Amino acid sequence: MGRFRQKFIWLSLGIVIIAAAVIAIGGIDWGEPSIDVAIAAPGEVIVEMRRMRFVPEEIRIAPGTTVVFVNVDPMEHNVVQTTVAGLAAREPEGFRSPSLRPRETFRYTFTEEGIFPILCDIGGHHLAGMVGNVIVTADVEQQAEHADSHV
Ligand SMILES: [Cu+2]
Repeated sequence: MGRFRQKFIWLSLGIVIIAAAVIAIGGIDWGEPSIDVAIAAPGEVIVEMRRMRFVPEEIRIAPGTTVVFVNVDPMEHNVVQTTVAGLAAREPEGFRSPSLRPRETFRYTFTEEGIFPILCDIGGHHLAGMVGNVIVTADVEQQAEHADSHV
């Protein structure tokens, strides 16, 4: 085999590998179609971890509601109940989920009223905007009842 021919084969192989990598990256499943990993039971609300965001970023729920955090991204995320400043200052955290692999879920039941900031601190995602708020208020129940009474 000539030296030129050998070089050509390696070059071709390199192009094929690069092309495959480009196709693979382009084909990353960002979770656009809803993944049926989590079916919310009554009294549960789903917050997706999608494209390095909590979706929705802010939710209002009644006390006693369980939030099901669902990782629909192709990377790991977690949920930590703290603020960006609180995390930096190592303040006590309300709760911390384990590291959630793609399609894994974490459930937390919010029993007390208040505003609960959440974030993902894996890979510095919180610094890239992966933060949110869970607002727990009995007003949600009253609003729901009010809406029901006018049906
Ligand atoms: Cu994350």
